[in-house]
Amino acid sequence: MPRETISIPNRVESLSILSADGQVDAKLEPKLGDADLKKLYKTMLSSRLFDERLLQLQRQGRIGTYGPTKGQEAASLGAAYVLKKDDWLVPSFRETAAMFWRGWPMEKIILWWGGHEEGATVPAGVNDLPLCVPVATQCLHAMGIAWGAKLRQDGTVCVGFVGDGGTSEGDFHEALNFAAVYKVPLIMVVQNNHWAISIPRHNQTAAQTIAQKALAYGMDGLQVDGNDILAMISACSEAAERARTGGGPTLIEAVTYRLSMHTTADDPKKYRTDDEVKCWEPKDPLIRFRTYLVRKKLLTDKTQVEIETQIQEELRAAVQRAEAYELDRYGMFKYMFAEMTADLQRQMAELRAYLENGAAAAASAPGGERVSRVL
Ligand SMILES: Cc1ncc(C[n+]2csc(CCOP(=O)(O)OP(=O)(O)O)c2C)c(N)n1
Ligand SMILES: [Mg+2]
Repeated sequence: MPRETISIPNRVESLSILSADGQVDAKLEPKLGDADLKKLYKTMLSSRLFDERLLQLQRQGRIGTYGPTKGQEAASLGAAYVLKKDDWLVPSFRETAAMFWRGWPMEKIILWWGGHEEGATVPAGVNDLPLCVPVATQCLHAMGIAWGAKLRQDGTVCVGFVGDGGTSEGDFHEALNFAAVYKVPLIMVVQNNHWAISIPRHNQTAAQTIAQKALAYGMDGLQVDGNDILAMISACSEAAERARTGGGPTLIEAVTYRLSMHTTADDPKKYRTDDEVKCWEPKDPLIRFRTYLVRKKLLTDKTQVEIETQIQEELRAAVQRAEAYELDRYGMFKYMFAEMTADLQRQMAELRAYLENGAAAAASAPGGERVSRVL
């Protein structure tokens, strides 16, 4: 009756291709065309400038609470890059760069952060789910989409995103366990940005890495430098290939950093040091990718200014369109379910009566007596 070591046919690797000073490991460098490299850079920069603009809009009271994505652009964009049009992308709420890549117009995302349901309606021809704030719930949606793809044998794969904090939720466990057992074509990207509001990564899990959790589920897992767009592309294309050929799911831990606040409702100075942030600033994915493109002679100071000017113009027009958008005042009732329940119909009628004819009319609408109590 010996006590022996079980050999588990798996290991945890860590992948980095582009160093913080823009040097590339030529053996690992993915072969991307110049046009794609330029488009990736523009998308990353659009996400960064969009982020700055949305912070301003929030401070001016023109949108609601906003969760910045600064520093996390490569982690989501690299994963989106490997998808085909018919594949699926299931974001959390720091995947703006990926959503731009997939074809979400800027104004939709502005509307979403403005609290309007219209921002959650998926653009025609885009196979994505909208932003998702209830932490980790989207893991199950992503797994379900991947399972559906497997049952239909349609050859598509699904990329889902969750944060390091989200890995402590039961939904994360259920999704990955099911995904591995049923070998569904899922790539689950954990954006390990080191913080879940004020909870540091080391208080989230005692495991040395998040990637190693894949071992327990019986699936492939890899830790990737999430601030390195080339490493993210390489890791995700390998995972997508495996998923498409029946090899099942992959867990990717994208190691990145939340350079800004959790949301505009939070002051990170209360729980983390400036030194920690300063240590991550030089590892910014945008600076690193820019250096790489300059070295490849794909970007100059002149083209940088031109791209920025173009993006600022796109942003200005998008803000204008979002603010001019004729909002559906009854959207909160209509978009809750595919078909409105009787209760939601009654509530919508009450609101309509109130908005059109005032409190007295709403109170006398069917079931509207509660209105007079709350007003
Ligand atoms: C189920 C649920 N619990 C709590 C919250 C409040 N909340 C919003 S974001 C967040 C932290 C999430 O941390 P992490 O998963 O690391 O993602 P990050 O914010 O760092 O991108 C919490 C607790 C929520 N939105 N949903
Ligand atoms: Mg986090």
